[in-house]
Amino acid sequence: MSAVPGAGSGPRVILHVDMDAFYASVEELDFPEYRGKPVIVGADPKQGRGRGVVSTCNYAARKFGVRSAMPISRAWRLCPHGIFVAHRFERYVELSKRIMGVLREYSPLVEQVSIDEAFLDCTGEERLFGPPEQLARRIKNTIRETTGLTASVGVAPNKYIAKVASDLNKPDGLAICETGRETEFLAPLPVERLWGAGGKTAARLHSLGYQTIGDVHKAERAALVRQLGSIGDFFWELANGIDDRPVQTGWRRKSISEETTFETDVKDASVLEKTLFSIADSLARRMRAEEVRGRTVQLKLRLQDFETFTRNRTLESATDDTFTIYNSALELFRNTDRKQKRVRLIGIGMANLLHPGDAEVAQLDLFAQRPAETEKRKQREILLDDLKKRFGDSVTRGSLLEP
Ligand code: TTP
Ligand code: MG
Repeated sequence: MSAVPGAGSGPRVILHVDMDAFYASVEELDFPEYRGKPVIVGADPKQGRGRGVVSTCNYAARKFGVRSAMPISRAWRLCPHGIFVAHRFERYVELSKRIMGVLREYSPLVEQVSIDEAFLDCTGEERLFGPPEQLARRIKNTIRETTGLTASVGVAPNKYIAKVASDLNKPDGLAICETGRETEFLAPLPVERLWGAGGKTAARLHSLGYQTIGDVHKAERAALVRQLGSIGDFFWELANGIDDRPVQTGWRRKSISEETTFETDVKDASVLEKTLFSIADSLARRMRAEEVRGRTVQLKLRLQDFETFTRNRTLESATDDTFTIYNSALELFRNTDRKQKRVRLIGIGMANLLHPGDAEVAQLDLFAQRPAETEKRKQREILLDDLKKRFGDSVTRGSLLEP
């Protein structure tokens, strides 16, 4: 095993750390009177008439069937006595930064993948921190001591299995997959645990007779490709415990967005424009908290009949300014034909993001930076990007999934 984390081709020690019910846990931390009660973070439920979605909820609320991305009205029906609270993004970002700081004490190779989760490559750190299980417990303890929050950790020889593992014993969980035991570890798990096997893909896997990852492991690689196309190849590799993606430092958010679903569909342009302003303001505040600026402004509209469209505009320079974002979105809005229909949802997204220290240059072609990559590798990247696009950045996932 190499002494340098991430170097060499021996077995790796990869950790995936994911905070438990993150936004809801922060609310419980800051408001001790909420503890032990169901806490639901998201849109205003308006006595069951609210039309936004749940961002997340604590485990007490999950007992009632409440879940992320569920319509808030449904959460209200499932758990009317719950404590419903709005987001406080700045506070979550503050704690997120502190958590990532803790992780960096344990490895120079930390890849943040969303506001509350990260991969660490701790290969070769046994002498410093002891065996992986001890290391994982230390990390969990340090996070708890530093922030008052609990994390779940998965340890495995690769990122995919580490991520699956961190989710297995939530909350405050720990699961370890030893090197050489990858397929054994995965075999009993349902196919839904394959990365990218949600909804329709999972249903297709079931209809083909694959219920567990073990079933996929036993299948012929070529048969999977015939049955499912290129994702079949990807699933075969996952089921066989193969995932050589490195832990990459410097995770960057690629986009950030915010949207509002109206209680009743709105026709009045002045109401829409006012809403657009408050969205721009809140979005710009989050961007400043996260220290990102964006060059592309995107307006999103959903009409009464659910027809949804987006319009983009790229600015001369990146911004995190409320009025610049608002004015661009407003111009896009005024130039959009709403076909006399009422608006159900309005939102703004910012892309082409610049992070602290970035030079203000045009985006590089990602593939051009890695000329030696094979076609297959490219396909894999495209597939992964697609998956990421589908899942989105965690803070907007709920809104994107709204029915
Ligand atoms: P997750 O890690 O997916 O969820 P969680 O931390 O709330 O719960 P757990 O990991 O214990 O299952 O997402 C992290 C945060 O991202 C979550 O607290 C709120 C936000 N989020 C949304 O805003 N919308 C969503 O649809 C999801 C899934 C998360
Ligand atoms: Mg989490």
